[in-house]
Amino acid sequence: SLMVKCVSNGDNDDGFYIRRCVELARKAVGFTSPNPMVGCVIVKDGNVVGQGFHPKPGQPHAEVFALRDAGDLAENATAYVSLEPCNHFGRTPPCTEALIKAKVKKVVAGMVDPNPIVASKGLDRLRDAGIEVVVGIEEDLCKILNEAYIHRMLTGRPFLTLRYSLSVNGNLLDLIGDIVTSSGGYYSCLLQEYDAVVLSSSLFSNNLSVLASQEPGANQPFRIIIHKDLSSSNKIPLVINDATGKEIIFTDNRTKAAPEVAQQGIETVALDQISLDAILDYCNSQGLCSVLLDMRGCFNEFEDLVTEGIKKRYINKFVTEVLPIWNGCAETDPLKPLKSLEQVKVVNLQSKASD
Ligand code: AOF
Ligand code: ZN
Repeated sequence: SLMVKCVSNGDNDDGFYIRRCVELARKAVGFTSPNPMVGCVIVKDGNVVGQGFHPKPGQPHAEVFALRDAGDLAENATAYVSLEPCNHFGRTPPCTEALIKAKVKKVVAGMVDPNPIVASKGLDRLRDAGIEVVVGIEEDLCKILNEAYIHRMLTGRPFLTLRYSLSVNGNLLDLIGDIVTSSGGYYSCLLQEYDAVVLSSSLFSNNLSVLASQEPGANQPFRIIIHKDLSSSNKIPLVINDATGKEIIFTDNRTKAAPEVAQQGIETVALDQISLDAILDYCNSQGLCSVLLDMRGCFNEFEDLVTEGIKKRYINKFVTEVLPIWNGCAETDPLKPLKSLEQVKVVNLQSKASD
């Protein structure tokens, strides 16, 4: 997750206020897709007189909440916003008009909105209305904040992260590891950042805590379950109908689903071949911007997906889990091997990627 340091260097520190915007924006982490996370602060005479963030699609934008918070104090104030204010009627009216109506003197935006409907038109509108405009403050930070939204806007595809495990000496492992997703833990925090997670149904029998964030009130990713064989009822992931209730099964067309699947009311997509294209198209159609492909412990099932991801350059980010395993020649290892070689499944992706 992003570390945002909020330290002011003086009365007029644009970077400080944009970092505050990013911090506010992240209060809605996981909940804003297909919209971006946005934060806004209204500053007058060196004091923050209003602040807000965009909580979820359909709700007002960050600027609207911040202006409401500021009330009359917004007049002649500076509005800081982590993303260019919008200038269009979407689910909500344009923020530019709200800022103009509130008579702000200046707008400082972290970055231009890559949405082609906006794309600097919001800033132009503000300038035309006589408002001083500054853009590109803490721009890298603002871009990292919305890397998934930006990627989907520019490519039409969700942002894809591959999660995998390595041994201490750098071999790809086909193991989940012992890491439990506890509240405040790295994986619990990671999961709440994603709109969707792709998992193998074989994981359900292993370690349920890898499937959901334990943060109270956190976003739970939509779960896309790869379940090649739905014909045998003992392999059906019965545990998926939990409180979060957001899941879909991608299955192989050639197998006939057992009646239990229909009884559970789990949505199922049957395909001739389960491909990353099909998964990403599905996510896109559902407005899911970020997808975590978790191949730990199910490499055999995900080998084709990962190979497709590498060949088509679909993978945008890699999340590596290094397990305390040394799989080399045990005699000369500087570390005592914690698992015997027989227990460790090593997979080789390199040969796949090059052909
Ligand atoms: C802003 N402030 O807080 C957000 C913005 O359907 P709507 O009305 O919510 O519009 C969604 C679009 O507005 C989204 O694609 C992006 O371009 C922009 N999001 N803009 O000024 C905000 N969330
Ligand atoms: Zn807006």
